[in-house]
Amino acid sequence: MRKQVVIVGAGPSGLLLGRLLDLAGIDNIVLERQTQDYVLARIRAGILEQTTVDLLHRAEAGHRLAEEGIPHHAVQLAFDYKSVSIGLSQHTNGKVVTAYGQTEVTRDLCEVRDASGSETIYEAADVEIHDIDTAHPFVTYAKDGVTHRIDCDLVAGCDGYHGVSRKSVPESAITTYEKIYPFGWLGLLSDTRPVAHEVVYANTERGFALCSMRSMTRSRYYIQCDVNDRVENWSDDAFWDEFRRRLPPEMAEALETGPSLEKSIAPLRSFVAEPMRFGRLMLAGDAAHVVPPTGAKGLNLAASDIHYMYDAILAFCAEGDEAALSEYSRRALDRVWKTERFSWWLTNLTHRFNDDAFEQRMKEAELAYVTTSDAGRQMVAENYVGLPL
Ligand code: RFL
Ligand code: PHB
Repeated sequence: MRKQVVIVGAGPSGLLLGRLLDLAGIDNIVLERQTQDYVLARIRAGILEQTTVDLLHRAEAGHRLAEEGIPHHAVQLAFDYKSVSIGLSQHTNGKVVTAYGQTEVTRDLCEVRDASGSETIYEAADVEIHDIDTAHPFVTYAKDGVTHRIDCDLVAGCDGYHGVSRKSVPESAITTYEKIYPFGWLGLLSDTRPVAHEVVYANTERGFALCSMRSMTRSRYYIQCDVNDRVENWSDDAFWDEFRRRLPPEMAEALETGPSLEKSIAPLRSFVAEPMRFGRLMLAGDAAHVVPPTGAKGLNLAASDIHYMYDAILAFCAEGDEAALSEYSRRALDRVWKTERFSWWLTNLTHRFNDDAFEQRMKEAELAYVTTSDAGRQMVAENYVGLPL
């Protein structure tokens, strides 16, 4: 088989790229290790930047998002049980973020892909990427015990942090940067009315808590937990008790609780691999970089990578422009590093870990500064809504 582009991974970055390429008439195939049901059931991100929303519309996959997405005009930072709201629109010429689950984004992209008849191979095992340093790369995979080969011009590595794409690059050609945080997030999804209609990031002496939502009747909440903790150790009641204790009193009082639809623990890391292009292989999304979820940037960075990658592929397919492929890495990394900085900064500011009394005071002073100074609020707002492409 021959395709112009082989996309490894049917997460949001792979599906978004596939859809944009389809609309541009560029022949592509998506190879995904898991089943479609598994991909559609994953619960992760919930906050979309305007640029991500715009890209989903460009991919003609934004109909449900336009109807069901909930705009947030502000974000709240709470410190020691007092919450301060930072206006997003007023500091960014009217920009907002939109609450809409990654699960829904994936479903919308799967639907348009399936309807267009473009090929996605689910349960593709043993994906291997070959000869990326030549003009004739190819990808092999096994399905139902049979090995297949796809020759192509380009490979898009959209297979997440644990995928095969980044590992296909010789170690000498790649530099990685990593920071592992000494805590995780325990998340709970429930059909209860959200306690706040904006995202709330709370730093308390018991640790961090986050209030978010998927709809006016579905809440998504998180608490900082020990990195080695296990979800089996947390009954729903234990979660609600601890969560309530980390909220400002008026929110704690208003909190509606109920059975969990999902509960899981995620570790937190910052990670960047440089460059993001190796010959005919380009990496996007979590395959190339990971941010801690504080700031809600992971899915949004995956989408901005795809914006740049799509431009590069178009230039390459139209004019054989190899330079556009290197330009992809430069443009994407510029935004990646700035966004890594914001996610790292907000994680440090809002979590408690190994802080001595001085560091704790520094966090309090920094929080007081960014919430009361106009420049501080603007820095938070312009990063939260997403830096320009
Ligand atoms: P994904 O979503 O990991 O998809 C990769 C796909 O590749 C497949 N795959 C393979 N396929 C074939 N062969 C192989 N060898 C393969 N290995 C892997 C996988 O099965 C999968 O289908 O990467 P992608 O597309 O780059 O998307 C990245 C986002 O999923 C991620 O950054 C976000 O979920 C991060 N994130 C958040 N991002 C936001 O923008 N806003 C948020 O509010 C937000 N909240 C979060 C988050 C991530 C979280 N967790 C669980 C880490 C909250 C949490 C708790
Ligand atoms: C979510 O809604 O899941 C969410 C919101 C904000 C974050 C991370 C996750 O920073």
